[in-house]
Amino acid sequence: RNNNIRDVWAKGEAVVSAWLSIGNAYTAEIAGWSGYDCVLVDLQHGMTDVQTMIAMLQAISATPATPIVRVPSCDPAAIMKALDAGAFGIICPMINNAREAEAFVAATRYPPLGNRSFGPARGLLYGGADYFAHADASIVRLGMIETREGLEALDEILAIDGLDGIFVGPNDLGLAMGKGTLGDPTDEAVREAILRCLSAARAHGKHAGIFCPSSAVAARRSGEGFDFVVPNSDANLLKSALIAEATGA
Ligand code: 3PY
Ligand code: MG
Repeated sequence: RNNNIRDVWAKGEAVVSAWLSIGNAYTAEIAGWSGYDCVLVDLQHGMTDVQTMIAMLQAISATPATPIVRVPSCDPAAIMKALDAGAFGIICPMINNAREAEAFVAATRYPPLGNRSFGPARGLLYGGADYFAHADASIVRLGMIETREGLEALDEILAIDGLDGIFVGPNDLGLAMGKGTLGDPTDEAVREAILRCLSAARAHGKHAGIFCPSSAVAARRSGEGFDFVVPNSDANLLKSALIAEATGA
C-alpha cells in the first residue's frame, strides 16, 4: 500500500491534508473524497475518541486519501494504537527536545530500530499482508514545534533519525511566545520563529508542515517552502458555511 505523503514528497510537491476535529466516519469519508492527499483525525483537540477514530480510519481507507492521526500526546501506547488502527502517518504534539522526538519515533518503528509492539490489526488489513515488511519505511512521522523549548531545540530534534520532519502549531507557538493565538500570526517574532522552523528543517534535509487557517494561507506557506500544509479544519469550515447560510451572506 502506497503512502500519498511520500509520493507527493518524491515529486517535490507540497502535501495538502484535511484536518478532522469532528468525530464522525461519514464526515471523514466526505473529506477523503474531496481531493486531499491525506486526511488527519485529530485525537488531541478533536471531539473524537479511539473507537470513533477507528471508524474514521476505516472510512478514509475507502477513499483515495491516506489516513493519518494527530495523537493526543507523546504516549507510546496512543501512538501504537493509532498505527495498529491503520494510520499511515503520525503527528505528535508538543515535542520539546531530542529525547521526546526519539521516544516518538521509537514508538512508530518495530525492533531493532524502535520499540513498537507487534499487533498490527487494521494496519495489516489496510496496509496489506506485507505490512510488517514496509511499515517502518512507509509511516510518516512529524513532530510538532509549538513550545519555546521545542523552538530552542529545533536542531537536536531534527537530527533524530527516522523523524521525517516537523509540523508547526502556530496557535500554541504564539501562545508560548506571549503573543496570543492566531492561525496566521501577525506578530513579527512569531512569524520569524515559524520561518526559522522551515529553514532548520531544510538545513537538515527534512520536511516542514504547518497548520493554516485557510487555503490562501496554505498557498502562501507552500510558496515559502512548507511541504505539508493543512488549509483549515472541518469544524471551522462547517461553522463558516453555517454562518454564511444563516445570514444569507
Ligand atoms: C496549533 O496551532 O497549536 C496546533 O496545534 C495546530 O492547530
Ligand atoms: Mg497546538
